[in-house]
This record gives sequence, structure tokens and C-alpha cells, in this order.
Amino acid sequence: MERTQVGIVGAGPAGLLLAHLLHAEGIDVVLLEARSRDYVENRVRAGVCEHTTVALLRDLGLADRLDREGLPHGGFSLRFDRADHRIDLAALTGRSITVYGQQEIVKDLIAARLATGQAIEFEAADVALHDLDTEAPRITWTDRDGRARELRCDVIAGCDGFHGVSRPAIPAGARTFYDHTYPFAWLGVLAKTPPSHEELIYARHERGFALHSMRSPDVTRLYLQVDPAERLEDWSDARIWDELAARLSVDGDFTLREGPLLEKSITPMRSFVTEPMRYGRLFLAGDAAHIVPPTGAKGMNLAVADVRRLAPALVALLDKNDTQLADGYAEQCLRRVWRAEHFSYYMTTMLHRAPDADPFADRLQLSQLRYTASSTAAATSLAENYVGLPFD
Ligand code: RFL
Ligand code: PHB
Repeated sequence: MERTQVGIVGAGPAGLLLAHLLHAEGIDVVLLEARSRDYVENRVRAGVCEHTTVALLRDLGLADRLDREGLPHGGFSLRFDRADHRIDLAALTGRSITVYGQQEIVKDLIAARLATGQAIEFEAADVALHDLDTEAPRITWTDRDGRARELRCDVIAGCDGFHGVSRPAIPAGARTFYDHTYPFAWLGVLAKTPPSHEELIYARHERGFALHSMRSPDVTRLYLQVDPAERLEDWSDARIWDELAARLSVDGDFTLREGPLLEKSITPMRSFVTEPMRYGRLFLAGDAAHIVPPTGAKGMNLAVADVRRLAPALVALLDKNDTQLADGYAEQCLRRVWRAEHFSYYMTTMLHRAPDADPFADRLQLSQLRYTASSTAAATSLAENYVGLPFD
């Protein structure tokens, strides 16, 4: 049987960053990933990095490309009543965010790990966790050459996302789930065309929410609120552009720049939290433990915040047999998680059109938006959550 100190399941932002932090402290890690390198490096997802996420990557010397290619944004627009209402993040908080694709962070982290001579076990199939309530938990899997493998660990970190095997490995009596589904999904597209506006636009419209974001000076990222039952086949490129143009229209100057679509997908929206984020020698981090709807741009940033706490907790546990940080891990993380859950719920319900919205709900929503755009107190509350609350 193979042996390591920390077995990490999942090479998304959480698993890769945790592997990096632990390796830097001399902890031995095995990192397993169900998909291929090519797949994880090209999976289009998040785009907004909180200033705390950027600062951590810089401290670790992992931000060279992010600093060259990432787009710093000091504000964004709330678009409603056919006009833009700018939230000046920099003036309100002294901080800004950076637009840099999650898959670029994943590429940078994979390159950094391989550069230190450490491996990643891509295409690991049939991954299963065992003996989690003992001091010697195990992971079994079938590797890409079809061989059955078994790894004995001191600790397992479940970083395998919302659909992974780690969370379901916790017995039902040992955890509580908090779950909320929304009657919306996001149809997301990546378009080969320069952004139509310098900043992100979160648009509230009678036809539903739309978001204008970007990846680079030549690539735009756009989203439309759709019914979760919608099928991608029913959305031709022309229909997507027409709907985006309608929802992003303003009185005044704005032209939506169209271009070839490079990617299209539909993602349902959900809020979900697991408490505690630990069972015996299994620690959950990132989407494996909790998800938020993407409106607040918090999911990847929460994954980063989790492992930033988990790494020192595991170092203390494994090097000094000091359990204090490990015992406080879940509670500490969950404070930030629930703040992000609330913020994401607030942004989502303020900007999306519920299928059963009546004129009363519409008026409340518009009043909330007008208040946020006109009150420095309300705008500051939004802005400080959006750029990322201080870590400690
Ligand atoms: P990930 O990225 O899902 O990585 C988990 C990894 O585990 C692998 N895996 C397994 N490996 C081994 N064995 C198994 N049995 C396995 N099962 C799964 C998977 O292949 C994968 O590689 O989780 P992680 O690391 O916790 O990171 C979380 C983020 O990916 C997620 O929260 C964000 O993408 C959410 N999100 C956003 N977050 C932000 O902070 N800012 C944003 O602007 C933002 N926009 C978004 C988003 C998510 C979106 N979608 C598609 C869900 C926009 C969208 C549309
Ligand atoms: C993105 O660029 O993909 C993005 C931006 C802001 C969000 C969600 C996603 O709130």
C-alpha cells in the first residue's frame, strides 16, 4: 500500500492551492483528479478574484501572469431603469477586484506544482474513501493505466467539488445540509469579441437578469438568466444575442458587440452548506462543502479562503500533533461561508426576475436597487462584501 501524509481529492482551485501550501511547509501530498489535465485547464467558470485572493497568490509568488494579464477593476455597473449606476469599489472600500479566469489560475497552479517535481494523478477513476473515523484513512482508485491503487493517509482533504465523492462519504448522522434552490439558471457564453463596456454590468430587466463580463481585451463573457428547464439546443447564437441586447439596452449610448461564440453552457443556481466541514480525518474545502449562486462571484474565492485556513491547521496537526486549529477549522470557515451565502442570495434576489414575481415584488426590487445606487451606506455594504471582507 502507498503512503502519504495528506491525500487530496480534486485538482480544482481548492485542491491545487492546498497542495501548494502544504508542499511549501514540507508536508507530503498525493493529489488525485478525476478529469484530464486538458479538461480542467479548459473548464470555463469563475472570473472575479477578490483582492484577498489576489494578495494570497502574490504572497505565494503565483501571480506573475495574473499581474500581467488580469484586469483590475475599481468598480462595476448596476444597470436598471434603462441606465447605469456605478458602484465605485475603489472609492467605497479602497480595494478593487481582478478579472482573471479561474482556468488561468488552475493552469498557473498546475504549472507551479509540476515545476517543483510533484505529480498530479489525473484521470483517477472509481475514487473511494475509507476508514475516515480512524487515524489511518485510505483512498482507493483505478489509475489512468487501469491499475487498482490504495493510499494510506494521515488526513484526507475533500476538494472534489459539489459532485465529488467526499461529502457523500460522511455518514448521514454526522452532518447537516442546508439547501436552497432558485427558480433560475444561467446560460453563459464566451464570445470572441472585445467587451462592450470597460467594466462588469449586472443588469436587472423585466425579461430577466443579464451580466456583461470579460476575460481579456478580445474576449467577452456574458450570462442570461433562464429557466432551469431550458435546453441549450433551443438557444441559437442569434437568439442569445437578441436576448442579451434587449436586457442590456439603455437610454443612451451602448452597443453590444457581437462575435463568434466559443462556449455555451447552462448552470442551475443553488445555495448549499454542509456543517461541520469535517468528519474524523476528512476535511472538506471549497465547493465540496458549500456552493453559492454565481451572482456575488464568491464560489472560487471561498474555496481559496477555506484552504488558507486548512493548510496551517493540517501543518500543526501533522507536525506537532496540535489539534487546536483543526478543531476550529469548520467553525472559522463557516463564518465566512455564511456571510457569502447571504451576500450571494441578496445579489441574486435583487437582480433576477422570479417567475412568480408580482407588481409588489417588482417595486420592492427596484426600490432596493435605487437605494443601493443612491445611498453611500448601502453601496458600501455591497462593495465591501464584493471585494472580499478581511480574512481575519
Ligand atoms: P472545483 O473547481 O469544482 O474542483 C473540484 C475538482 O474535483 C474533481 N473531482 C474529482 N477528483 C477526484 N475524484 C473524484 N471523485 C472527483 N470528483 C470531482 C473535479 O473534476 C474538479 O477538478 O471545486 P473547488 O476547487 O472547490 O473550486 C470552486 C470553484 O470552482 C467554484 O466555486 C467557482 O467556479 C464558482 N463560480 C465563481 N466563483 C467566484 O469566486 N467568482 C466568480 O466569478 C464565479 N463565477 C462560478 C462562476 C461558477 C460557475 N459555474 C459554471 C458553476 C460562474 C459560473 C457559471
Ligand atoms: C464571470 O466573469 O464569469 C463572472 C463575473 C461575475 C460574476 C459571475 C461570473 O458574478
